[in-house]
Amino acid sequence: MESDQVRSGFVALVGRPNAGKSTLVNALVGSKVAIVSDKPQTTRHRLRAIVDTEDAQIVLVDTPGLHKPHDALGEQLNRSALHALSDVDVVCLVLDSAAPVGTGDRWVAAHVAASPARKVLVLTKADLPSPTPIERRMAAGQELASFDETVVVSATEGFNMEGVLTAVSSLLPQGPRYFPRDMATDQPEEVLIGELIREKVLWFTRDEIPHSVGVAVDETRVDESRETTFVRATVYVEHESQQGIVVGSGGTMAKRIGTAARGDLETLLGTKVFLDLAVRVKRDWRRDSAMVERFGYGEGS
Ligand SMILES: Nc1nc2c(ncn2[C@@H]2O[C@H](COP(=O)(O)OP(=O)(O)OP(=O)(O)O)[C@@H](O)[C@H]2O)c(=O)[nH]1
Ligand SMILES: [Mg+2]
Repeated sequence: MESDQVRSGFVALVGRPNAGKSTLVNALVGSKVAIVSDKPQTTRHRLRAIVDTEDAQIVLVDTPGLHKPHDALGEQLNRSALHALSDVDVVCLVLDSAAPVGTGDRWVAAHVAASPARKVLVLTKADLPSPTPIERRMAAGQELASFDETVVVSATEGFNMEGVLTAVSSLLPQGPRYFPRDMATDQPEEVLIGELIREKVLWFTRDEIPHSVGVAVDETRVDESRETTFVRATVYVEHESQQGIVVGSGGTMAKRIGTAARGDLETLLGTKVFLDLAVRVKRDWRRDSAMVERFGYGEGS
C-alpha cells in the first residue's frame, strides 16, 4: 500500500528587504502568490505557499524583509519575520548575490544562526553581473552562519529551482501533507486582491508613496452569470499631497494602477473584473499599531 508519509514541513525564507524572497517563492510555486517590486519592504505579512511533489510537500513561508524599523509598521514587519524563525523546520537565508554582504545581512544572519531549524544559504540574482567571482560570494555568505546546504539561483530566470527544492526536502522530516495537493497558498482571496492592487501602486510610484500605501478591499461580488467580479477597494495614503500623486492629474495615475491591477485580478479570479478604486487619506497610519493591524499587515497575519 502506498504510504501517506512524505518529506514535509515548513520552510521560512528570510533576508533583507529586496533580497528576492518573494520572487523566489513565486518561481518555486510556479504561480504568482506573492507580490514583488523593486521597493524595499514590499512584503508586509507572512504568507504560506505550497510546493507539492510526488514525494514531498514543502510549505514555504515568505516573510517581510528584516531591517532597522522606523515606525510601528516596520516593527510589526520585523516581528512577523523573526517569529517565522522559531517554528519552522528549515530556514533559507536569501542573499542578493550581486550585492556585497553588509551589516544588515550580518544582523539577519545572527538571528538565523540562533534558530533551531536546519539552514540553507540561497544566493539569488545569479543572472546579474558582479565583479566578484561566485565562489568568493558564496564563501562570504557561508561565513555568516553554519549552513547545511548552499544553492545559487536566479529566480527571474528560473535557474536552479530544482536545486532549492532538493536541498530543502533533504532536510525535512517524514510527515503528512499538511495542505491539499492543489493548494498554492493559504492567503484568502481578498488579501491577495488587496496585495495585487498595492503592488501596482508600488510599481508606478516613488519616494515615500510605496511605504505610505495601504489597501483595503471593501467589497467583492460576482454577478449572476459568474462572468464578472465587481471589486471595490480603497487605496489609503498618509497625506493629501500623496493622494494627489496616486490619483494623478485628471485621474491618470489611478487609472494606470487600476488597469494593471485589473489584468492580474482577472487572471486570479478567472472572470472579467470591474474595479472601483478610491484613494483616501488616513493620516500617519503607519505610526499607529492599531491601524497597521487593521490593514492586516504584520505579525498576526
Ligand atoms: N535580476 C534579478 N532580479 C531579481 C531576482 N529575484 C528578484 N529580483 C528583483 O529584486 C527585486 C526585489 O524582489 P522581491 O522578490 O520583491 O524581494 P523581497 O526579498 O521579497 O523584498 P521584501 O518583500 O521587500 O523583503 C525585484 O525588482 C525583483 O524583480 C533574480 O533572480 N534576478
Ligand atoms: Mg517580499
